Amino acid sequence: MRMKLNTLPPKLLIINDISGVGRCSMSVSLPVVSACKVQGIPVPTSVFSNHTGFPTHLKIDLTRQLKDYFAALNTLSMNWDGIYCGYLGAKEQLHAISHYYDSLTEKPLFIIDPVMGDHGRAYQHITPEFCNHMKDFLSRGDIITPNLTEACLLTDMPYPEHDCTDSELSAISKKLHALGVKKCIITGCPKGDTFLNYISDNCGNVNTVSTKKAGPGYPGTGDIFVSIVSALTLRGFSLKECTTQAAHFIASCISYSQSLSDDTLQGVIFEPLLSDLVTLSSQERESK
Ligand code: PXL
Repeated sequence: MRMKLNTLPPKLLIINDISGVGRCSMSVSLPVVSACKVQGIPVPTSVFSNHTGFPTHLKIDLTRQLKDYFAALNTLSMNWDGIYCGYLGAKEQLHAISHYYDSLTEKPLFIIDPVMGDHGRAYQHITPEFCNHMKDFLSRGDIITPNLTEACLLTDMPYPEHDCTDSELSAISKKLHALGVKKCIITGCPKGDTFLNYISDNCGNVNTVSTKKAGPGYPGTGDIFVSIVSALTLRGFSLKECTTQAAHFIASCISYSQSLSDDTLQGVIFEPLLSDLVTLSSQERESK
């Protein structure tokens, strides 16, 4: 199979923190989007020694540098095909990114992962005030990818104690579209022995992709998921195809990781499996 493209790789600006140990955020996004034949351009929002699931971490905050970073990018007069925005630590970061995005005359596809919590709970630094700022920020999103916890936080709905029904997911996704979002994937909704990804758009179209639960939860799998969805969308795959491929890749990474180690804190061992992404992204797609 031919592995080379005869066009320039799409350019994806990745706005996220970079965490050293624990395979998450920028540390997984860059290799994953490269394997999907997309050029990832990092905009680091903070530097962590390791992700926050470890007992301690060092954080170097770059909020104050963000404005200058965007100004430096502006002087290059380049256009991006997409912007993928992940973990953000403060409302000031939301403001700096909104300001930059609003100033762009040619709007790239804007993919926002509103990283705010998991397993029914908000992360420690997430306040109701930050959540309100996130709602405003999301109105710019072409594609948003909340997990079920984040979808509930954003719509002021209680996190369901039972497996979600389709009508509950439909109600949550309608509330998310009411924020101004065009397309939405609510990821990782538990349903029996599967996880359901609920895909919707603001015209009322719905699709679902479910995958068998492959093992325990690992940090960083959400970041791998959205990196694949962002990159493959820019390569012309439909949202349903992107979601299917991303969910399968993560399930393979979880099974493979479990065969080698019990240490979930290190994130999924994805490096030896990256060639799967190279192969699948070698197909040219025409429809978006
Ligand atoms: O994977 C999301 C994420 C990103 N960055 C940092 C994190 C986490 C999740 O815990 O701690 C620093």
